[in-house]
Amino acid sequence: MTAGTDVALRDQAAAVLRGNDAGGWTKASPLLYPHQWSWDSAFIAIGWAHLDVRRAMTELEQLFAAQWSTGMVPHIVFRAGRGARYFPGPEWWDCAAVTPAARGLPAQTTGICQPPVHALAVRRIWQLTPPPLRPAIRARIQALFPRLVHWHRYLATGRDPEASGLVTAYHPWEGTDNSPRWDRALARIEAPRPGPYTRLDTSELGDPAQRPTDWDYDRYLWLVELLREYRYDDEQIHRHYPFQIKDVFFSAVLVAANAALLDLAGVAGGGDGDRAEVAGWLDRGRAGLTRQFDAGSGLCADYDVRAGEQIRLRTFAGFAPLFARTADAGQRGAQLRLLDSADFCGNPRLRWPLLPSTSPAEPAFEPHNYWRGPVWPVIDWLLWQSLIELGCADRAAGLRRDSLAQVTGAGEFNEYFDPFTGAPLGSPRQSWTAAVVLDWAAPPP
Ligand code: 9WN
Repeated sequence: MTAGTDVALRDQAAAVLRGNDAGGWTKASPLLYPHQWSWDSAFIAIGWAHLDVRRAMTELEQLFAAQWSTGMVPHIVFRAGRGARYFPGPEWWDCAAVTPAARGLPAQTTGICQPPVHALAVRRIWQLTPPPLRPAIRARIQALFPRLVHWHRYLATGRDPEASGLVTAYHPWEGTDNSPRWDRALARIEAPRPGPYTRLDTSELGDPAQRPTDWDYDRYLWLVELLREYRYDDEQIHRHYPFQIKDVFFSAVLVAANAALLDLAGVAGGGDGDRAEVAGWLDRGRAGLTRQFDAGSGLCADYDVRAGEQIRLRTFAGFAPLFARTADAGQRGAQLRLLDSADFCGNPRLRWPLLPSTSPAEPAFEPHNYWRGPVWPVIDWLLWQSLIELGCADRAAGLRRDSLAQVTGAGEFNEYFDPFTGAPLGSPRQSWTAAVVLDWAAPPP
């Protein structure tokens, strides 16, 4: 890619972010996702940081303004108001009515959360802050820091009562909706009977085959009804609720984010108590992932708490030790070999050697369908960051080059891409795709 194409791509990516800017927060995408999403906002802030670090901080401040008193940062903040076309809207969650933890917030929210990319975003913002702006941005990071610690504490305790180091996910919407990782757990849910509903996503997109099925949606919505019945109370949920998965990808992001938070403690003047607590979560997270790592396959397995069974599928999540920047040379070597094997990036049918969401060798693989095969640029961005930190500069450079080629070739900043053809899929003008392209295409410092 020439310097000229980089500049053109950056301009196009910036135009996507500006087009989706709702004034202090950014729509995840103009058509399908008109509100503020949690982990989208973190990636989006990284994109904004290349245009204006102050705007980048505002994105996260707006998100954290909707943090629950438990520390949870909700997966959607319904900022666009009731007129916005998105299903399911706030009435399905009804959080403020059923739990005091969600009262007094500036907007309605959902009652679940997504992977904690936020500390990684704040660290990136700080790295990109020009010297004259440092005092002002440092002050804003100082103000946000306790909220970040509160968020991580919620994940390390409320979502891990066993102190296993692994986060319990409550819902497929906590990141990777229709990943085959959830299939067996969803199939076990008896008699889902959500109230009547009409989906909007399939008609907005035009091609239902790129989205979850109605079978999935029945279960997604039924789980929301159960969460509401349990008043989003973690103790009740752990006792009664049917869908509880130790999600190794979510847990790996928390490990990486705890390392970023420790770095930020230096910027924000975090006290010894905070540092010790965060370091403890970091160690526990690494140990938890090590227990889930299978040296034979080279993959890390999720664990279904209710069924008491490991979830051994070849998906991007199996690379949790890489996403967590594992210090273990054995794990790292096995994961790097697997990454470029025919099951993943070395598959000869791939258009680019990028990490697909599900291995083409898995029976559940579908090249067009959402988290069941397509390449998601944000996932490859996380992997790219990890490879840089692990000292795999050449492999990281390849991921960056191919990711940019994928977007340039498609001419679109879509949500996900067909791994075999590179065709753009899902929502067009997706903010987080534009954001990671801005980071990849940035001129070297
Ligand atoms: C449900 C916004 C979100 C992403 C998720 C992605 C998708 C929503 C949906 O879009 O999920 O949260 O309606 O399909 O799976 O990761 O945060 O971009």
